[in-house]
Amino acid sequence: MGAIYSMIAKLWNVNREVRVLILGLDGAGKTTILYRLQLGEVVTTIPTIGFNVETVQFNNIKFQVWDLGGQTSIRPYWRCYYANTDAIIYVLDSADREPDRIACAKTELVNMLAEDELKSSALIVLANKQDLEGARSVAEISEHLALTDLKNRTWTILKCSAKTGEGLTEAMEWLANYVGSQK
Ligand code: G3D
Ligand code: MG
Repeated sequence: MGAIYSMIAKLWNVNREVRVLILGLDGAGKTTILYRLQLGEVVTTIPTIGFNVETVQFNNIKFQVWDLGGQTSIRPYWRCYYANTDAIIYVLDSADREPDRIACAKTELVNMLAEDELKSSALIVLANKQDLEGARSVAEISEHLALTDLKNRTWTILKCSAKTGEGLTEAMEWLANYVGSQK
């Protein structure tokens, strides 16, 4: 009985799509990242109003990646998409040195992580736009967002540039490893 159960569980995992949300303030680079994630094969494209969703295959894992609009007026709707989220990609414009913006990015992140539906989702913070001069380092962003205070969550912060593609394979590898560790 145990063996049958474990076989069914394995099959379930093989066929299951990993649900990933890309969140962050407007202009952070979410949509550019989503379309750059076409490192593997893109299986489907379903354009939606205000949101984009793509299925990205990486290391034999199918990721269903949702890019939600980041404008202030749309942010309250993020929560409609929280259920069953395996991982959150939180994108920052590292070159935006406006103190209010990073403070706002922190508030949005903290509020989001407090949501019950996201309590077991992993978190990748992407310090995007590293190709731009004056971009904040990973250490600086990590400190602003107080990432080391995160409790009971698998998380990482990686630098990237959606423009050059730097760092995006690493982000997918981290996600794939995370998914593998959950089986
Ligand atoms: P959003 O979906 O988070 O709102 P977008 O952000 O993906 O629409 O990106 C906002 C702007 O930032 C776009 O420029 C996009 O080209 C740019 N961008 C995204 N990622 C990078 C990056 O890594 N480096 C640089 N230099 N620019 C980036 P426009 O001019 O189209 O508004
Ligand atoms: Mg966008």
